Parts: sequence; C-alpha cells; structure tokens
Amino acid sequence: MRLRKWLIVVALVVTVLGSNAVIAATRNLNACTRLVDYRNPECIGQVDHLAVAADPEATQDVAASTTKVVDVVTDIEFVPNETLALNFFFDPGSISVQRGHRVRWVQVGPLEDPHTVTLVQQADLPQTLEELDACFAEGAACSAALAAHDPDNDPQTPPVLRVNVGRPRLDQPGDSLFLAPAVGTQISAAITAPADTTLYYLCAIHPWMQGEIIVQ
Ligand SMILES: [Cu+2]
Repeated sequence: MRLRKWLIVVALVVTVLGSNAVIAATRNLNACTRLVDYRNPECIGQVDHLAVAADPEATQDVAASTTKVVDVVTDIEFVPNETLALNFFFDPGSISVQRGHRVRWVQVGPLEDPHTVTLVQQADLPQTLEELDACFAEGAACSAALAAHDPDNDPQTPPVLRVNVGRPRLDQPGDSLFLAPAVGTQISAAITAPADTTLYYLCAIHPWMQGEIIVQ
C-alpha cells in the first residue's frame, strides 16, 4: 500500500514537471522566432519553423564542375559545469573561385538553424568578443544584413532569401544569402566580383562564422 502511494506521488510529480516542460517549450518557441536569437541557448534548433518561400534559384541546373562547395558546419559541445560551445563554422574557410562560377553552401551537422552568407568589408569581420557584439549595433554589418533579410521585422512573413546590392549575384559587401532550413539545407550563388579580388563574408546570425572567396 505504501508503495502504491509512493507511485502515485511520483506520477503526480512527473505530470507536473511534464506540463511545465511543455509550457517552457512553447514559451521558447515564441521567444525564438526572430532571426537572431543566438545569444539564447534555448533557441538552438528551435528556429527552423520560419515560414519561407521557395527559392527560385534553387532549382537551377548547375554544372558540378563550375561549383565549389562550402560546408556550413553546425555542431554543439556541452559538458556540464564546463562548456557550452557552438562549433559553427564554414569549411573550408577560404576558397578560390573563378569569376562566374558558383559556390554552394551546404549545411551539415545536427542543428538545423538558419544562417546567412553575408559579404562584408574585411575590417567588419569580428576578431574579438567585443567586435562580435558590435556587429549587432544599429547599422553595423550583422544588424544591417538581418534587417535586409527581414525588412518588416515580422517572423510570420517569409524572409528575403537573396539580398542584392549593386550588380547581380555575389560581388560586394551587403550582398547576402539566407540559408533557411525550411527551404532546404543548401543555397548557391554565382560569384560576379572582378578577378583578383577577395570577398569576405560572415554569418550575420553567428558572426564568428567567417570565410573568404578569392576570385580568380
Ligand atoms: Cu550561422
């Protein structure tokens, strides 16, 4: 009889904890609808439900020989009382591409979070935690890119997948691609910058993710 009583108490506790978890999960979902919630660890893996329109360029038939692939690696390391590390990076970080050829960014890893490929000035690549934070200041590279992808600041409307400044495709700072899990795990674009230039880019959501494209 005592055992049964104990079991009922356990069941009640589990029920209460369970409903709390549901409430917490719902709250998290609501809190994680903005593109930039990387500071909140609870949002990792929670922002893949954004409504996104289909990408018209995604269906283009592109020859593999003229396309280079960059992995968008998203791994997470958690050691209790020690580490929470977001191992997010572009691999390789540096590639050489002929003008007019394409680069395809492909998400690999267990976390389906959105990313951007945002061209910036080399000086805008954060090198310190302070600079990482400064990237989100009003008018700075990250906040400007996020505003361009989400111009009405409304998570219910689809983000702009391709932001273009100046000439078409990727050629100058401000050009930006949005890699949205709701659309697919990859996005590609032609490189139209002049030969003998280098394009620098970062993810405007996780700006420690950085890369360069050497245009040949
Ligand atoms: Cu990212």
